[in-house]
Amino acid sequence: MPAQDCIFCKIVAGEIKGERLFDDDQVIAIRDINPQAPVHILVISREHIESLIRLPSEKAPILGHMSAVGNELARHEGLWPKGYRLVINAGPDGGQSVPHLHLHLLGGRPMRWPPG
Ligand code: DGP
Repeated sequence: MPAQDCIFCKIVAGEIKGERLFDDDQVIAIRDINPQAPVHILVISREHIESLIRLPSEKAPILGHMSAVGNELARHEGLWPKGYRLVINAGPDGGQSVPHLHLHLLGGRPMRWPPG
């Protein structure tokens, strides 16, 4: 999908308004439109990278940054010490529906394992 047609690129660019829980030069964070838990936040890369599998190794440090932002938001949302989950869905079987790299922060209820 070209970046100009990408919903997350439009959100990153501010073409679609909404509350930003976090914003820096690499990522933004917003609440998921279809929450799967009492807290469901998306940490979205500013750069349009279609999927985890498309992340070149030289850009892999963004995953550490996304995790750090997820951890900080988890603390801010009061999810620790009960716990939370950070998830990246990749590809159709991975449950990815938006082809733009993003991390899910889920919490506020016990998570099941294995995931569905
Ligand atoms: P995934 O299935 O891993 O690709 O997750 C995509 C998530 O993005 C899904 O949980 C729903 C959410 N989402 C899709 N469109 C929008 C939107 O326009 N705004 C917000 N806040 N979330 C969206």
